[in-house]
Amino acid sequence: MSEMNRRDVMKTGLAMAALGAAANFEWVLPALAQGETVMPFTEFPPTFNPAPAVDRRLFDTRTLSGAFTPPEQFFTTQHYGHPEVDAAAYRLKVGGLVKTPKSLTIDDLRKMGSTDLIAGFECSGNRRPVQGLVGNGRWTGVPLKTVLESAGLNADAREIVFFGADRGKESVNFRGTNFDVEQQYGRSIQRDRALSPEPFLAFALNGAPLTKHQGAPLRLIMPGWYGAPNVKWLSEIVAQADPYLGKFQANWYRTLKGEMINGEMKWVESAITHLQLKSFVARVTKSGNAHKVTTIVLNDGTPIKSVEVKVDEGPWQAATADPSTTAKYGWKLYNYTWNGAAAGEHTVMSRVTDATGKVQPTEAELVNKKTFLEDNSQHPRKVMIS
Ligand SMILES: Nc1nc2c(c(=O)[nH]1)N[C@H]1C(S)=C(S)[C@@H](COP(=O)(O)O)O[C@H]1N2
Ligand SMILES: [Mo]
Repeated sequence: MSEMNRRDVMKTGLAMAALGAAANFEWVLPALAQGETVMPFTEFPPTFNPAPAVDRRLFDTRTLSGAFTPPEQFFTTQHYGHPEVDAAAYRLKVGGLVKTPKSLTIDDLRKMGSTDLIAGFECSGNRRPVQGLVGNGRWTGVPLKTVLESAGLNADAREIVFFGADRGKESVNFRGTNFDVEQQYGRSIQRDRALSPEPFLAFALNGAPLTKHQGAPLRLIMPGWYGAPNVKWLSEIVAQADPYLGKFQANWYRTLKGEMINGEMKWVESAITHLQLKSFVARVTKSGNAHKVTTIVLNDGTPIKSVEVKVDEGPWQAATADPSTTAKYGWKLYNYTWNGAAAGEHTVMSRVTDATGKVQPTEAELVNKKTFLEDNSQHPRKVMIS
């Protein structure tokens, strides 16, 4: 399997080379070297299936083959399945509190100036033992700001809402009465953030048009944020004065946690927005007598100070940044060479510290987080060494 993997990676590397030397460089590491083999994670469920449904896919991080996740391996998940979007008839509608409502084709968007953005993200529900709802890509598209400026936001447009083409029946409960209504997947951000340089409308991933899994023909990417805000099959942008309270903004993607505020523990409900500082062991490989622990690191774009790896009850040891993953909003890969690993089952764990001194929390430190989303705790991986 490792040989296959390596050959596939080399093929992709050549394809990328045709697109430009810089892109090729980013692909060189960390493909498996000749004779390098992957050690099994014993904590994985024996029934683990990376593709449990046609519209759902997990990334098996042990098959990591480069800085960017190949589109056919990119994780995918959504609430209402894949909508049918007719590429020829497709228009992005921009309306609400704008001066000039727009109806734009992908070609119109391309003409507004296409650029690249490297961004990685995980689903806010990504957690142990598999940690497979994670990916990193080079996205091509247009900054959201460019599109909003072309429509011209009115002075009273304070909230920008993004709707996907996917729809479903939802039961909206009001004081004990359920109202069954059809809704689109929707998310929103505030005006200042929408007009900042970061939010991005992507039509391609790693140089190829988006597949339906990743939201063809257009999706929002919020660099440094969780997956939920990255609205796929983006069909409408609506500018409004009031906060948007749709299910997937205000209700479903929510964290309940206790926080000390004004000297008192308060139970705060917050929306899922920027990525919490996180690292986890993606794979462990063997090459000759040496073992290598590779970790994936994600955060909101704050520079990383250090990543450390701990084996069993040993001390924290510094891991080394992979030079192929330096983009501000991309995931970062860090490697640790584990010398003298004895055969048998071991626990390997990583922890990341950012430049502000913030340290990835332990599981115990998250005890006041009651809901399971945003689990960025240190993850002790069980691995079988041979
Ligand atoms: N239109 C639409 N966009 C969506 C969703 C959805 O259900 N509908 N799910 C969100 C969630 S919860 C995640 S984690 C990401 C997954 O993106 P991916 O399938 O490209 O990995 O899409 C987000 N965008
Ligand atoms: Mo998600």
